[in-house]
Amino acid sequence: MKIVKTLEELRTARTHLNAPVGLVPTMGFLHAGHLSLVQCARQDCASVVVSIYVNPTQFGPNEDFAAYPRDVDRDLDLLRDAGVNLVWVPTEEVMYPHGYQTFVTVEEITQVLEGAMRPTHFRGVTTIVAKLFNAVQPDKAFFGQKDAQQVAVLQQMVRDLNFNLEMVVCPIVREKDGLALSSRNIYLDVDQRKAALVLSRSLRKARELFAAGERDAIKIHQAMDAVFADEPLARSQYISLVDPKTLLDIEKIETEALVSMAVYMGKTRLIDNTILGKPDLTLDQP
Ligand code: PAJ
Repeated sequence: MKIVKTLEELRTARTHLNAPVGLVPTMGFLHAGHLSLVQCARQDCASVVVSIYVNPTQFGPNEDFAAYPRDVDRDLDLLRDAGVNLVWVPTEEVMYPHGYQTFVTVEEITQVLEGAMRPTHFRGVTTIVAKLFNAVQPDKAFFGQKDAQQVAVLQQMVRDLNFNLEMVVCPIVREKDGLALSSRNIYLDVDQRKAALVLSRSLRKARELFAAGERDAIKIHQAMDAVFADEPLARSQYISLVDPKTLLDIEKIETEALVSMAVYMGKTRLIDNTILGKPDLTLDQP
């Protein structure tokens, strides 16, 4: 496994990779969710590139950029074991050199859900991912359904800017008890960790109702609110039922609905989602 830092090193190493090349962008502190993307990429591609970069521009002024967990040595061990060919660990100097002033913005679908709560977040995500795509020139790029809006926004960017690559979306990896894996789960204390099951429990409730024929988004929303009412440690910031592509609110579900939420457990903000009308093996198992 080759590890590179500068753009020059990356470009040289890139020329030695067999096609198709898969890219898995990450912010490090890797867990089984990230590694599932690597597995997905290994199955689909001859070579796998992983980037590790905690991107400052996607964190708001009062968010956890400085405190975001980091452990690059451990990450590199995990990636070596996972059979990755090339790891790019750029520095801030490489990504945002002095005098940097160019940003990529996707408009409408970044204004809702996460974008409504974190107004500068997606501008940071699209900018860094566009830079990663330009530098690595992957044939395929792998992202997790965990960040459903990130996927929708990046798919829009790839279409709009004619990036010559295929976006591959991989399922959410959960702990056995249902909690979606996240680098931020380590912030939870024991009680909050137990209480955090309210996210997956409420999503399961939505799936049960949908499976029983309920198509009224307000009714499903109310049933989810009732699940939250039983969990005083959790404070939901939003719960939304939207069209999975446009991310606009739905009243009556015709075919599919993305149910997504952001929830505070103390100071820790967790997100989770499911798509009604599509199988979700991570929530539907008995
Ligand atoms: P990060 O939070 O490190 O996540 C990297 C990738 O792992 C994303 O595609 C994310 O959706 C996926 N992922 C995280 N938890 C997952 C889980 N439990 N199951 C499946 N996939 C999971 O997302 C980012 O970094 C950044 O925004 C990035 C795209 C790297 C741009 O900076």
